[in-house]
Amino acid sequence: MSGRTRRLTMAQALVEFLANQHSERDGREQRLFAGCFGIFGHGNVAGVGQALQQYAAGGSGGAQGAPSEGRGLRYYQARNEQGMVHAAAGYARQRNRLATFACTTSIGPGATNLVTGAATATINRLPVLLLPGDVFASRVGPPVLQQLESPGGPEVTANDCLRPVSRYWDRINRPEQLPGSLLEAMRVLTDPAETGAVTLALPQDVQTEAFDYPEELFRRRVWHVPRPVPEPAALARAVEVLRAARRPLLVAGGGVIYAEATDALLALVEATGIPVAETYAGKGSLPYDHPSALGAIGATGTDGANAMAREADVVVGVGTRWSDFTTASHSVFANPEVRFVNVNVAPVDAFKHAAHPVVADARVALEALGEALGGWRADDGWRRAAAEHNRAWDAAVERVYRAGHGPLPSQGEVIGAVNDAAGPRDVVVCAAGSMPADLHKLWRTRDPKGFHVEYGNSCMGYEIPGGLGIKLAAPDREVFVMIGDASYLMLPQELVTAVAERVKLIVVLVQNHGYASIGSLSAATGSGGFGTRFRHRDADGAFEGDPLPVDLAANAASLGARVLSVRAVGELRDALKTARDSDQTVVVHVETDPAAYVTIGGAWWDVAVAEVSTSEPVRAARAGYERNRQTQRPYL
Ligand SMILES: Cc1ncc(C[n+]2csc(CCOP(=O)(O)OP(=O)(O)O)c2C)c(N)n1
Ligand SMILES: [Mg+2]
Repeated sequence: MSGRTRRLTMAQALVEFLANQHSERDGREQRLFAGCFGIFGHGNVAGVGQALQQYAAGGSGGAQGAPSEGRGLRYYQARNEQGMVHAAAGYARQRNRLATFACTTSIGPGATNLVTGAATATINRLPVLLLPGDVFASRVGPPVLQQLESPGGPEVTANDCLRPVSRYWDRINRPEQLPGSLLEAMRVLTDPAETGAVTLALPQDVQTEAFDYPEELFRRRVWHVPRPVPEPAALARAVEVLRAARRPLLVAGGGVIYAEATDALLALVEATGIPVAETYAGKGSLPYDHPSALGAIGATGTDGANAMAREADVVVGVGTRWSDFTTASHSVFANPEVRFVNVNVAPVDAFKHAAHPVVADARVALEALGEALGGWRADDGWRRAAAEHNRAWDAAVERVYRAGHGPLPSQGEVIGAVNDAAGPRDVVVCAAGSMPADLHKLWRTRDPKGFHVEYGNSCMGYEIPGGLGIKLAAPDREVFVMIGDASYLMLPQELVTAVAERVKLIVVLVQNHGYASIGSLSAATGSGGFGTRFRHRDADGAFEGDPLPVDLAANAASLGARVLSVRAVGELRDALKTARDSDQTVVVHVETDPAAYVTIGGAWWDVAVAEVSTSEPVRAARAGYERNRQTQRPYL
């Protein structure tokens, strides 16, 4: 201890600390925080806002608004606090969780706007640091503007909403509390098993209070992101189970990609012939045209992945949290003898489905598995079946891509045109609506970072801010944001941020006049699409009247984007070329036929249907539901 101190406000100490944090994995170091998104109000303008000004990163920040590598912490102005968190999460995911952004907000609505973004980050296990302002710790003269006054007492503020959606939550009531809390916050952010949203609520008076902070707090710090090795006995048990397998299947989740384990996976697959199916977060683990690549699994899976899943006797889940979409609500693994081996850095996931748990980093574990399996190979017929499924599925995808539907194109053709326009390293982004399912089935992924569908929270509105974060993380890739009309209406405003930062996105806005995906779900559960079309209210009170005079192309243009409107696939292909050549954000507006569904692939998904009803279609749907539920089973 030098014993030296520096007199700084709590906010200044916080910002200087964040500017000095780094992460390291495999010998590569990077800054942990690329910058700080913020919207100022009375709860942060004179505290964190003043500090960000004082420590503003110098320099232009490089091409496409890339985060500055210089000292200080760069401030990024945003338009909606939820959007800031999505941008931070998109950035973190693209950087394999090794770097992220901080987000500063005022108190009250600025803070509560963080909640949905925080939940999305936490569900997807993505690190984001949230710094909402909070009410005066001094409690002189309450209530301050936007103070909640909870019956739970003055300790409870609007920021307590962030507790259940944060992996670490603290309120800094005195400036000297900051150092200890910061170290905890960094530990959680950089721990692959614990990571998610981290919230430090900052009372507005405490942000501005001076304290003699020890100089050591501000030294350059490197947080080593671990690659936990498997316990030898656990690995041995997993190997024994696999060696006995006759129909093994590997399910690759997001952990494969975050751990940069795709080469290790490829080596294991080539050595053993084990077929691989992919979750949403794991899509891209193998290139789509590898003979062992079965593509998407589960409710939105390919025929091959789901057929082999039904027969599999040993399922190796790697880096997956086993969501209901992956398991088709516990119906897709239908072999009564099926057993699971789960490789996961998080014990909570490793133990799911009563698996043989291998708590470890995906890359280390896949390498160790390969070595321990020696010359073991999956049955030749099983391996050939996977290759056959791969070829058949790609032919089916090709037919969807070139369906020639008219007069309006089908969504599958739009996806085909975007896939053709995208280079192998480019990124497709989506989150909610009917497109995630279609992308999961149809997108030909050629790069581990090429498929970015947020399907942990499937949060309408993630697409544009998420795309912004991705482009900030990977300025050398084109980012194709695919977004439905309703998701666009939910959160378009970070288009303004993309324009302001000169960050180029290609947004493909698919207009089908409503919540088409939920419309299909409503029809499938007997309610005929009730309340899901964007129409005027008609004489019967239903939303079945005239189309609405809503012009989303004009809306996007009004936010500063270049807009190209197209009505046919040929025009779409031309527009995508123009968009590629452009150096500014382009929104390609395309109307599709909502009745032209992708009918290939898929499996059941558990959505409960009314047990009693006056409606015959609902009663019929309930009967079907009860039949489907028979296929659901616990994995014990
Ligand atoms: C914030 C949020 N609210 C509600 C939902 C439920 N939801 C899932 S998809 C969907 C409709 C999305 O409509 P759109 O973006 O136009 O895509 P489409 O279904 O028409 O393809 C809704 C309401 C959600 N996922 N996220
Ligand atoms: Mg829609």
